[in-house]
Amino acid sequence: FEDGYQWFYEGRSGWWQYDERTSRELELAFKNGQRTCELLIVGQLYIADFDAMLQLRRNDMSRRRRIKRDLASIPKKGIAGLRLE
Ligand code: V3L
Repeated sequence: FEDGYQWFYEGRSGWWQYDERTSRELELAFKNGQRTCELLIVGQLYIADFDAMLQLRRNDMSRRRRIKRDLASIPKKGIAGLRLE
């Protein structure tokens, strides 16, 4: 985003950047002061919880990952499962 920040979700030993569309949805919801945001990610519904800073799968809330808004320049594994080589 304009301020140099991006949205990330946690993988095994590292962070993945969200895909562009989902990032924009997260940013809009966050800036609007929403506490949660519903996300459709490869056919699955997830909830982003901005209080807990977690992503939870709607049909199985035990599937949870930490999320963060951080500088776009931090070390990352890739974008939405596509590895940076
Ligand atoms: N964007 C894209 N794919 C996602 C996302 C998301 N926000 N959330 C979950 N998935 P779960 P390592 C991740 C995928 O949480 O080796 C990464 O993108 C998720 O993909 O249990 O552990 C990698 O592709 C997983 O395949 O609902 O760092 C992959 O894990 C699947 O949905 C391996 O990453 C189930 O996740």
